[in-house]
Amino acid sequence: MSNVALLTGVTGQDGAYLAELLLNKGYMVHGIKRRASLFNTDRIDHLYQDPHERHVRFKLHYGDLTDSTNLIRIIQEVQPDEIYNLGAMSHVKVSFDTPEYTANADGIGTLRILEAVRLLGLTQKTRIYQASTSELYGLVQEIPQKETTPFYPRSPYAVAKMYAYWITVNYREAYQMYACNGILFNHESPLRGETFVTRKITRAVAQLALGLQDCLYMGNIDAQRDWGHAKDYVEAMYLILQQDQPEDYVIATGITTPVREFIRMAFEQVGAELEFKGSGVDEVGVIKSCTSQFAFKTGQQVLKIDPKYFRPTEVDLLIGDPTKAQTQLGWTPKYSLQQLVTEMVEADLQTFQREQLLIKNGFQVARQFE
Ligand code: NDP
Ligand code: GDR
Repeated sequence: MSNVALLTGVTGQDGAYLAELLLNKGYMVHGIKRRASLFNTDRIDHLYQDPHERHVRFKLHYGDLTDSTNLIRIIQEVQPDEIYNLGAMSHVKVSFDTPEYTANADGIGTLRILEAVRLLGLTQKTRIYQASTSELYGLVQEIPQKETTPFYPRSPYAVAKMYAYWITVNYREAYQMYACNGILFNHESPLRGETFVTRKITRAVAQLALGLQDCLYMGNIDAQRDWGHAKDYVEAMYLILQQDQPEDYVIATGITTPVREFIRMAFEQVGAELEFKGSGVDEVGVIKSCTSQFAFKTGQQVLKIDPKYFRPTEVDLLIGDPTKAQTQLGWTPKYSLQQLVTEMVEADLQTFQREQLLIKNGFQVARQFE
């Protein structure tokens, strides 16, 4: 009998990589997807198995973290050995616009999962992974940040995730459940959502290189993040649920980089040297030289600051200490930041080279994302 896993957020970046990892390990994988007016399964279409076939090992269920009865029904039907709760309204800036919904999905949603497992009498069978976040550290209290660093959340998203963190710990202690928090620092990939900063940058660089976009508008480029590759981080999620004792772990690379440097590296990937001029909201990014065939001109202004991307309260610096994960889980990241940037820019270049052809031939209009 194979292990059975249930993933919320299966259509997201991490859900897609984790589903693939678990299928490769022989798991039966169930995923919860939201009903949307357009298809939202792009990231997992390659894993699709025709439900009419026998021996299907990947199955999707309609559901939502804001709907308890739905979660109870799915968990009762699936009887999972492992639940990975990855579903969330995961955009920090957007959480300032939708704070109540974020609290409901990201905070109470976690309670709904834990309570469903308890009500169904599965506390001794089902192990639960909660997608906690380095955003919990918020306003810097200690550097680097580790499992014992105090939390100081700085957004409705982080506050909701703080509730989720503690309710997971509480259910572990109160009901002896195998429930753990992975406190993951930022992790990225070609599957990253288009409005997170790394993907916004790599997409813009590809579009600028191909002459499909005029300028990249950014917010606070002084912020520093500890960026890893999502492929490495889903391995850690799996390992966290395979231990003898349920514990919480920081998953990070231990290296921090300013957004500004990520931008420079992304331009370098297409042969363009970027120079930053001015300061504050008047800072701009200008092409100093270009050694590639791409459409950059010396002196071209390709980056401006738009204060609309600033957050009411910012998290300035994240740098994680992954020592516990290294020693207890044997986990270390395989990807460097340079490899991550290269993979993301190359993937976006390929995408936009295809789009360029479609636009040129009148089959598609150029699109821009915030
Ligand atoms: P994504 O934004 O790519 O994916 C989020 C997923 O959650 C999507 O499948 C989305 O569905 C689903 N979702 C959103 N709202 C609901 C809801 N109400 N009910 C059910 N599902 C919902 O996030 P990531 O894959 O990057 O992150 C996975 C998890 O890890 C999230 O909880 C995130 O907060 C957390 N995290 C992420 C980090 C990162 O750097 N990536 C770092 C630390 C934590 P749909 O496709 O329909 O929108
Ligand atoms: P973050 O990721 O808020 O860390 O949350 P994001 O990539 O959105 O921002 C990182 C930093 O870049 C700054 N920034 C901009 N960000 C965006 N999105 N767009 C811009 O134009 C821009 N300009 C500057 C931000 O201010 C910020 O400092 C991510 C999410 O995946 C969360 O779900 C997860 O919990 C944390 O990572 C760890």
